[in-house]
Amino acid sequence: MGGLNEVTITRAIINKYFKKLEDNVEVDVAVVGAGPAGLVASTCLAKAGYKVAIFERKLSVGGGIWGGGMLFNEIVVQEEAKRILEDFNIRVSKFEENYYTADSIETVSMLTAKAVQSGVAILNCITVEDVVMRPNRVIGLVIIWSAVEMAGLHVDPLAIRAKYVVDATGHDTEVVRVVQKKVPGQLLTPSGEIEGEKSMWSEKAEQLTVENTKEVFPGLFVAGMAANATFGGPRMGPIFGGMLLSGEKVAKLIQERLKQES
Ligand code: 48H
Repeated sequence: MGGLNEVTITRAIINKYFKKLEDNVEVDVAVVGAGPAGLVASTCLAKAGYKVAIFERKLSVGGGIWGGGMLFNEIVVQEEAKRILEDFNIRVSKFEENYYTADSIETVSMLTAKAVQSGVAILNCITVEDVVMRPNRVIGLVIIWSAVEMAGLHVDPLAIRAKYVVDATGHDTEVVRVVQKKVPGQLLTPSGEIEGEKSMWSEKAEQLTVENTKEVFPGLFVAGMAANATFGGPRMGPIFGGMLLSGEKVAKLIQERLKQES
């Protein structure tokens, strides 16, 4: 066995990480949030040949999948979305007609593995705190290390350029929120502002999550729970089909745009 040098280990990490970061300073699509919607969206886009990076605030990916419902680590999907789990080689079992379950740990693991192996760069522990605009279009992200945010340090951020940005930040719809603050009243929602998430109604919410998956400001799309929060749909509880279908839909919409523009 060869020798091991701590300094070489350190160099290897610094070298590889900063190469990964630098490679993703300009991307076709920047996805914010590595929950179910963000993971599916980015995998679909990467498989179609686009350069995609996900920026995730937390150390862990998977967003709200891990805890299933109330920390009980199983998720539910409906018939329509079952094929997406199967595409990711996630084992699904039938509970009743139209109700299928999957182990939430397996779901996060397989969604993540497929994303990375399809070429998606997942940059975790990075928080998106703002967007880059020119002047009426989102053209990138403003990012800061989550450790800086957590420590409350006054440190300037860095920027990423993207042809399209996806807000897949879940309930808080954080990217749209920042855009709303900068250009009040100009979102492509009925009121021009964030409509706000409504109370639980699983069936309607699942349908609306997909319908609400669209462009909310030039260059900025919403997917997953962020789509419902932005356009005023209800929450659905621990059924995840809508999140997966929304990820797939946003990838299709952006792919059409990128094709038109190339
Ligand atoms: C970087 C950020 C930032 C930021 C947030 O919450 P998620 O799992 O989002 P979805 O939409 O893929 O899935 C929603 C689902 O998990 C859920 O909550 C459901 C179905 N709820 C129903 C109900 O009734 O409650 O993932 C979002 C991810 C998280 O990992 C965040 O850490 C991350 O986005 N994130 N990353 N910069 N500013 N904000």
